[in-house]
Amino acid sequence: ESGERKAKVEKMFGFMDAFLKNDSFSLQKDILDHVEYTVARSRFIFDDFEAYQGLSYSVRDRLIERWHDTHRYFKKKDPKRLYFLSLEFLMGRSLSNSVINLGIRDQYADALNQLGFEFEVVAEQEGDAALGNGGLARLCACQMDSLATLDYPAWGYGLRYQYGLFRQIILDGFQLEEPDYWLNFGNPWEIERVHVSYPVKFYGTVEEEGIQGQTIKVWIPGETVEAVAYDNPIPGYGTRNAINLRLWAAKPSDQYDMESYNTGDYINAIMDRQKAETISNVLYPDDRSYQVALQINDTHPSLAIAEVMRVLVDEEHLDWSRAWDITSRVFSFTTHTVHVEALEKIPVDLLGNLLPRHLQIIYEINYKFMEELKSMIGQDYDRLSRMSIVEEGAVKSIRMANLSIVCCQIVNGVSKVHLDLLKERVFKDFYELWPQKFQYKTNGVTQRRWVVVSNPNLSSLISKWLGTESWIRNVDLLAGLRQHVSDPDLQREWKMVKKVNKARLAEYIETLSGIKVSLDAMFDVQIKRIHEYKRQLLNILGIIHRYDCIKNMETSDRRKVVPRVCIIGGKAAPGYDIAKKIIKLCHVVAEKINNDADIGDLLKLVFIPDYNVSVAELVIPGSDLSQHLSTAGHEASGTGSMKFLMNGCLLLATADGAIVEIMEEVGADNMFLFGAKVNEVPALREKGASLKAPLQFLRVVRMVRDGYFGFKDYFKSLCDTLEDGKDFYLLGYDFASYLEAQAAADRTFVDPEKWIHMSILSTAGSGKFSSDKTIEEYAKHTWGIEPCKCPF
Ligand code: 9GP
Repeated sequence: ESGERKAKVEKMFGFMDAFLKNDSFSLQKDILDHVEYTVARSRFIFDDFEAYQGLSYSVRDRLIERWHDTHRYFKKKDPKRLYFLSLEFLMGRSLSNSVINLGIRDQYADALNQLGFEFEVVAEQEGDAALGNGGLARLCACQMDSLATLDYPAWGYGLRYQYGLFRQIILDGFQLEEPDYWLNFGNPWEIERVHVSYPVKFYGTVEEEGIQGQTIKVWIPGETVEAVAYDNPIPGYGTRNAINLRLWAAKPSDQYDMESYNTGDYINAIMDRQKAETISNVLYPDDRSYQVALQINDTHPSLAIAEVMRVLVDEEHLDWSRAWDITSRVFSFTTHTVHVEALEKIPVDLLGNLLPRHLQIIYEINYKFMEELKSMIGQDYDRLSRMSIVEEGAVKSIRMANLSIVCCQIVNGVSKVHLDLLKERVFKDFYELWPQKFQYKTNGVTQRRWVVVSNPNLSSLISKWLGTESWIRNVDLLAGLRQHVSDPDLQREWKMVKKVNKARLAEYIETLSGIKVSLDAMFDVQIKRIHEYKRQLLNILGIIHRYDCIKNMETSDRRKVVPRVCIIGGKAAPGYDIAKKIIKLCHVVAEKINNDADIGDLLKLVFIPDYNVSVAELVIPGSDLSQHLSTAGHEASGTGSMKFLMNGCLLLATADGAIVEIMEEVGADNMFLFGAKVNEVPALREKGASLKAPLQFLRVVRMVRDGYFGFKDYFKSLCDTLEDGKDFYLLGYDFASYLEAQAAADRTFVDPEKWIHMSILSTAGSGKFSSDKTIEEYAKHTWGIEPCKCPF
């Protein structure tokens, strides 16, 4: 830095009293200042929401200090950076997580107390940032936390949607969707960067121009939209590092407006402004060492490949092979599905109209790839056509997964089983061609949010018994709980923590639904997106079976029944008819059971509406048992199971996705496993109608079909999916073993000592499923980045 600049910086430091102070008096003053000057409410009268705002702005100031220091340090050291591209980030709330990661939660709680507010109540004022659908999006949020905590020089890039994922409203048991106006009350966690904006071009034509004897392609866009950056600092835990999640919002471009103004077309100019903004309005529902690594999270951001090629070839005038060499070295790709039909395709007509130059580039990539492939495999036209980036057919389309695999050096699956399925089924042709490209990194979740923030009592208990808080950064230490597993004091305290969490959940359930649940019952939870393959229907049919059995029992036998509170939550994609019927079925069954005085506390069924990150933070710590029922071979990984596992909930699950690895870590005898295995499923499907479902299954399906719960016509199509030969997800086949696993859970629950023992071992075995582990693997084996820790 120049002498002049240094002098300036020193002068600035003279003005600042080093960093913001974190003693109770300074925090109180900061909160009040923000209430008065930022929120513009009187510091003498403000409510919980305004307290939340004042508090959040004061936390944000502290985040900004760290953010600045971190980025100055990254700039100075100039390490290889990671840019993590994802169209979805499901961050949830920021306040509690930020103050815990900054290490000043207690100080803030104390400061608020002095001002007459309660931290928990104030924190409840925050809405969720729900900029994503489900697993993939929440995974990114966990990974950002780990990247920051482990000091990696990384940036996240995504979109700042005006509306988050829809809000689920339940009316008469039916799901309705309402827009999530999450920005209506402002967002203290972001920093608008009006000066960081880029023109993004659309439409138009591509023309050829001769420059210095060379012909180059020039894209004359038809429309330009301005992308404006919003930065969201992400603090690490136990480090000064705070990295950046940069979300882009689409704003109308001035150039474009002027044209319409000049022609006097004011109304159309305004309409076009609005059209531009719609781009980021709604979330779509349903080794040479280069200095950067670009991670493509699923195929959604994979157009970035064509864009990088365009910039290098058309703007930087690199020749094609040099540009391709760079592009294919910097990108890596993670796929999050096993469903071939979920692999994204973009119709050529659409892409050609919207981004004509990008389409040309993709054609060129494909042409070169096909030539190379022919030279390797000869004229095998079937295989060539399967592997082509361009899909011919009624709707000619671009296969984004093929584009990503062709370009990227490394293609990652998200669990061991997922990689096997990619090799054997989904990307078999590619695997045979380039086996070295395919890897897996088992997903993980951050223990900071999923234990420290959401289950503070358990967190303190773990620290007490391990004699250290270091497990919050070094998750391997959790295994140390094993040596205390039989200690009656730990067991008693563990049980007490669970009871307190169950009481909190029971209170929430009562407020939501008016249903009072017994804390002695087993809290049995299935929360995740509603999907046929996730088999919430199997769960509901199991509940009907349980209800039917209790109804037909002698009174004396009822005493042996283990009371259950069954909790189901999740959103169905707005156009997914069968999933919506499953939600309705859950409600009618609940209505019947919960109002049957004859059943009482033996069985309750509760549907928790509008499932999101903050609901999960409340539900997971209060669960005894959690269900993960995907038909084997359908869940790429699953991350919900890991959150439950860390919180000491026992898992009732099929051997699918990451559950197979969880089994290896905690032992199959520490879980309740059932169902067909991944390698058995294809053969079972082939049996078709000859694969007969057991009688108990036929009986419960008939109850639904015959209108025992009402809505007979409405549920017909749902029941039809379960008939012999049509039961694609094998509910009938798996039903008997599912009931057996449920019975095993009941038998264990009545032996509290055994249950607690298994519960402690679950948490102790969960270390492998921290996103810290996943990120370390990616850093080492995919991105080639090193930590860059900003000094305190
Ligand atoms: O369905 C997968 C889920 O199994 C996985 O855990 C998660 C994170 O890798 O991604 C989900 N996939 C999506 O959300 C969209 O493909």
